[in-house]
Amino acid sequence: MAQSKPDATRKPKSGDAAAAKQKQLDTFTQTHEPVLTTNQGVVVSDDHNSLRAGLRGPTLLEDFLLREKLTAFDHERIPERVVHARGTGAHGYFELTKPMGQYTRADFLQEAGLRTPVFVRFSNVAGERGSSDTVRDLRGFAVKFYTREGNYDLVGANVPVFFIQDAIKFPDLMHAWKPEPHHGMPQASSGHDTFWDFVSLMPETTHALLWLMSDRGVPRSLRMMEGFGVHTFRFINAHGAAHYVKFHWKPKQGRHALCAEEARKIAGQDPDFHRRDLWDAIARGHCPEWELGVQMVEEGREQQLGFDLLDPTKLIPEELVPVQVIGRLVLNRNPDNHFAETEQVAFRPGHLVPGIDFTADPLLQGRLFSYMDTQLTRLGGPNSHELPINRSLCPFHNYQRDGRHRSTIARGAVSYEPNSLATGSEFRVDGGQQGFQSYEEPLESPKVRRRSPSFDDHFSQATLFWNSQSPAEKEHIVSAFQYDLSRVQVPAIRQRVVDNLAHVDARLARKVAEPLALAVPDPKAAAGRAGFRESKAKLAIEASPALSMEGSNGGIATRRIAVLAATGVEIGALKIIQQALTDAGALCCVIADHLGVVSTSSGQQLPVDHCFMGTSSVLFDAVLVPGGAPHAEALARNGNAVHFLLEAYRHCKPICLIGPATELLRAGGIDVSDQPPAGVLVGNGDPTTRVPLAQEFVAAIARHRHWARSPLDTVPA
Ligand code: HDD
Repeated sequence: MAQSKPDATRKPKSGDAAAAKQKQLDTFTQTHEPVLTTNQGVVVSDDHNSLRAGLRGPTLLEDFLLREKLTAFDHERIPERVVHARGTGAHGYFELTKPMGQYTRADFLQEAGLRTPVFVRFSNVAGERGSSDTVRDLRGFAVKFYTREGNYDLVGANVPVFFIQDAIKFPDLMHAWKPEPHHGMPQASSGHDTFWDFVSLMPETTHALLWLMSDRGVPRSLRMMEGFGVHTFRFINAHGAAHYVKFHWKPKQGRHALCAEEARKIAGQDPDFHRRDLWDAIARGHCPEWELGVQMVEEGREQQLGFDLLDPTKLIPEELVPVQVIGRLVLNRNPDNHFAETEQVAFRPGHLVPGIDFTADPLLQGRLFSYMDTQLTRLGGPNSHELPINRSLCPFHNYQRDGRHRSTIARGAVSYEPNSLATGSEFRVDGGQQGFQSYEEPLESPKVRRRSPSFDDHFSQATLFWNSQSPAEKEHIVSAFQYDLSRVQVPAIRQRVVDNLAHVDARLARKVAEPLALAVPDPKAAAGRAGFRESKAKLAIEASPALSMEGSNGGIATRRIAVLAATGVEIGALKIIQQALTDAGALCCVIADHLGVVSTSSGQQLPVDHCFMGTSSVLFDAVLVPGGAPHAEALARNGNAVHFLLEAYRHCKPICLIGPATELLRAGGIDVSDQPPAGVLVGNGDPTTRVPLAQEFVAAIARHRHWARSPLDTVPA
């Protein structure tokens, strides 16, 4: 961070004195042992005993060592974020691959190959700081670019649309979603009355609701999520010409989800599942990567899209306006300190650089106020830009002064502009050559508190999303609605939801209603309700394949493969398959009844990574059970092993069974002797089949889940 420039009115050159003091301190630090001290640098002689009056007497108030330590501890926590409280972050860089000078004058988007440092924070929206990662929710995807022209924050999400159209409803949405205020439950879940009460009375939430209830709500990994800037922004070039722009992050790791049931179980098994996954991947050198894509629309052409670009409940189908890839984001360094970086980072949609500007999206406009406002409380004043994680890398200097936690020492008498006293060292105003300039949007209209009729269409894009899902994805949406609504106590709320859904798709509404003891969904009932607005909008296209995650394949690097083993396991095939998996970047873990080693059929010792007691199939992407008769028999008699495999089967994970290992599935009532179900590979132990089997297993893992497996309801896991 830049210090204020020296002021010409200042007489003694105190900078020299400061430098001398620093030098003295540096020499002192280098020549002294790193011993434990107080915050004032006083060496602590005993950190185990407080000062007391006699060996068995009371503690003395004068014990400043004790008081300093307790005071620091007592004040360690700061208020958590009112939303997006639970998050995890990483450092990295953004590299431009396609110069964008034709569209924007933003410096970091000019030169191909230019790398801009970034910090990214992923978050859950509703859960509190100590909640679980995998709960069904939207995920925040906030990127801080430390550009040469100042910090630019793209504060987005893993879905391209939001629930509401106007920021004035944000507190209501979040009050309804967060734990109910009288008893503080449920934590981090949308499955409760107040959430569904609110959204069912606000049909504009329908499109985002479908995204939330889809597989996007339960990502397999933060690294396997798309990201979106959500709002329409503007690019402005050096001549002042503007294009509307929407931002997309496309993960190189593929787009993948958990099963809803799996996500719920992981929430108990490992509440830190997503943050651990991100941390481990980076620590192991598998740096996650996304492409940055833009959809651009010329000013004037927006009228032809068939919906309002300023409405944040709408996306631009990629089939109408293709996504152009302009760069890549790589996360390659874990934070040094969760609090100092991930917790204290402050993103603001209002942090722009020259060449990028807002539009009049009424949700975005409200956000421009809210972030700085909430950070005044959370980070304790107006100086959070001085915290290391928030500091711009380029110099900053102005005449803002003082306030809580100010750490810059501003020198001299001058703290105003214009002035004549800081001659030669004043911070002159640029006059518009390099500085930020707002797009000169013509505005001539009456002041109103109303929405444009172009915001009235609440369903056509929800229908587009529904039409674009694969059969398995549609099933998941139906069961997610059913799961959440089955937890809603008031039947009238459930009924309102399905009546609204009838405006999206009649079959969807009927299927959701089936097990919920509701009347047949009635679109007319919904249309008659207060706040409901009819729209005659028609879909420009029937379906958008880009909205489905099916078929996305990002390879198997970082996938976790469980190898179940017991005494007598044959390791011939295991070694070949394990090698193929490891070569592709996957991580194999041997799981047995006990830690230590397992004796193999050839008398070798196979090291064990986890025992059944301490892990679960939901923490793995695929299961391999090698051959060996005594080993297979022992596992088939072991309830934990059988449950492990059946659960993986139920969650449609790839499974590879060799020889007698098929007995384990049979123990759970699944016979694979004729036609193995989708994603279940059976090897016969013949050495010539090992390599092709290994390749097939790698391909099956890359396909992620094998949803075609059924029936699953009968599987006892
Ligand atoms: Fe927000 C945090 C994303 C609408 C008010 N928001 C926050 C974060 C993300 C988003 C990723 C966490 C940033 C971090 O990691 O520190 N928010 C969104 C998206 C929205 C959105 C994608 C819709 C397009 N938000 C939104 C509205 C308002 C807010 C309409 C209020 C008018 N959001 C906040 C906030 C938070 C926040 C209360 C809480 C913590 C913070 O800002 O610093 O101000």
